[in-house]
Amino acid sequence: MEHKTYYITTPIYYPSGNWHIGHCYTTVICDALARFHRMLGEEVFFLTGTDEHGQKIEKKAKERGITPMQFIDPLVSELKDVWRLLDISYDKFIRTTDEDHVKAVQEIYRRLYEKGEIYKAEYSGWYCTPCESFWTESQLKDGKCPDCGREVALEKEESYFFRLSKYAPRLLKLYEDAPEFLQPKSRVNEMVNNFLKAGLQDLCVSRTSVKWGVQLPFDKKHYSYVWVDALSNYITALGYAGADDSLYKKFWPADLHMVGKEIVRFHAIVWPAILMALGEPLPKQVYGHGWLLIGGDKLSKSKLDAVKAELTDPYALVKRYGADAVRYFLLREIPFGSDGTYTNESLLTRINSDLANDLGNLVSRTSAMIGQYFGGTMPARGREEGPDGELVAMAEGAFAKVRAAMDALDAPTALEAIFAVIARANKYIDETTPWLLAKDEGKRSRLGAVLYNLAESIRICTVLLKPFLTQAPVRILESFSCPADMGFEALGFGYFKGGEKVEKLPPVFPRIDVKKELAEVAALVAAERKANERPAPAKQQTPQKKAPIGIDEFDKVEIRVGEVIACEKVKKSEKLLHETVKIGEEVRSVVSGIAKFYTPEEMVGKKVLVVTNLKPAKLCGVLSEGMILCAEDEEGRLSLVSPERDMPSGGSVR
Ligand code: ME8
Repeated sequence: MEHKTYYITTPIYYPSGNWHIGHCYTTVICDALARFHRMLGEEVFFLTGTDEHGQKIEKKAKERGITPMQFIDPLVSELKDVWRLLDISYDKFIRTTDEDHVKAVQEIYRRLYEKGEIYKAEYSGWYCTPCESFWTESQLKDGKCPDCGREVALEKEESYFFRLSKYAPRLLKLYEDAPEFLQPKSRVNEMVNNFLKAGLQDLCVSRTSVKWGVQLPFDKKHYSYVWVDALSNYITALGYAGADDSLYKKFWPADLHMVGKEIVRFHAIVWPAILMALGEPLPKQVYGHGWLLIGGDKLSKSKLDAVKAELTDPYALVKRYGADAVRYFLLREIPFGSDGTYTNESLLTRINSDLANDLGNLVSRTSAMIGQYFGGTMPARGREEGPDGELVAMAEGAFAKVRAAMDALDAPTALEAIFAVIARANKYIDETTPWLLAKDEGKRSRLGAVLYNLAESIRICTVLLKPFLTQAPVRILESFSCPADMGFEALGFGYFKGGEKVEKLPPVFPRIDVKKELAEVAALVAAERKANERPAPAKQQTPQKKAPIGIDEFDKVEIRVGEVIACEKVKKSEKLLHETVKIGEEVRSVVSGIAKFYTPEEMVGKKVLVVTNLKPAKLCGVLSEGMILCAEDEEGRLSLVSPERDMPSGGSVR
């Protein structure tokens, strides 16, 4: 058999935190495609990761008085947590701060420079000194810095430029000759009308003012422009321009770059031009999907601050409804290529109607009837009669439909084809009325045949659902005594021999009381909003003086040396860390508001001072049995207070 490879990528995510269900859209679609192609027997490489350089990160870290890495690391672990929760089966998670990637980007710049594709020139723009930022005329707000509102000055910065302009004709020809390169077709029109028709400008690809980036090997004053660094991830992840490029040889060109529509222009103009300049093959396809909208706008962090009526946090959603439900909603609800609206209600409706009613009921009714009428043993296949033929044909024909839809990257249509069989099977129960057949001993073999046909239809649909749902299919297959790794080779009707054990499954997707759930969610979201709206403490000029106390009063406070032996972020809180602290022989759970200043990894192993006789309290639901002491500066930045010499844990502080 021909060995086929499939290389699929998501964009690499900005480590911006506040992950919402919109962020999960691209990745869940790619995961379904990756799983589908693995089930086709192809060798799949599924890449995702984080885009960590650039001015934004540099600035945010600086504002918090921490290094960019201290700022990024906890956000990257959070993102990986989201992917773990949603069962995202990526083969590699690349970070643009990875040493291999940085070196390869330097090599890419060097090659482009040597080929004359990059040249030095002057970049002029409006400069805001406090922000270290250049702005174009149109970006200014009332002639001032759009970020801080201060005065700007017209300045020139020496920069390197990539000869993007010369690629415009080749790009136009590419869209014409290879219409599959950019999909859906509407995106081609956007690129041509909005950018290419007007002609392209050469692209400024280096900065001297932003140092959080890749240093250019031929001019150390300059650092890479973040998009060149970021786009390169698709090839550096495979070892391109590195010590071992065997993966590059195997998987490049990519079969698919799946991206949100707002970043199509980088993927369909800048990226192919860079590859053309390097003399490398182009990806086979860029697909620009639509957005998840909330209140008519793209779901985004800034929008979330304004519209707080919906629960959008992937942790909370997966915890409440399970990974399968969230995945199913994202894959089914949004017409592929277009935008789709997200509301909690639409998610709950999908769960109830498709997963609980259609799929869940079919499975529990069938397994219950095999239990009740055949003692949990699969009956034998019977002679075909009545509506059997139609059900069998639909179940057997579903794969071709799913395959055609997935070839067109259209997960909603693929799922529709599977759920059409599920609906047909439910109707088949009503038509064949097994409960009546059961009353007549003479119809026992017909009853067996009906239940057999239902079980086979369920089995086939379950196998077909495996790229989309990751948990329910395993439970369903196991309850019908099928191996959990059953694949597309077993899609023919007639797999069961009869005699297999069938277990009655509790509802795979319990029905949700929508009204009650929406009320609960609204209360949860309101409480969260209230917590976030608490005014920030006023800047402390000098610490407030407190009334004098006697030594006996100070003596009431018990402070001891503790060693942090484990630490994690408190979910749903930006500020809190949950430490496990060893104090002598005792181990305590402590919550402290230092997440903006220390990563959990940094905390482990630190000796800290802990107030140990405070009454225990719960913060964000986590028990705190002490308070870790910190010093605070006038900007509100915190620093741990530790014994100046190493002291054993448990030592008292006086
Ligand atoms: O753009 N609906 O990263 P990012 C659908 N670092 N998709 C959404 C969405 C929504 N409401 N919000 C975000 C970047 N996304 C760059 C990419 S690639 C070389 C560099 C999607 O974190 C968005 O469209 O802003 C994109 O596909 C992905 O989340 C990452 O976006």
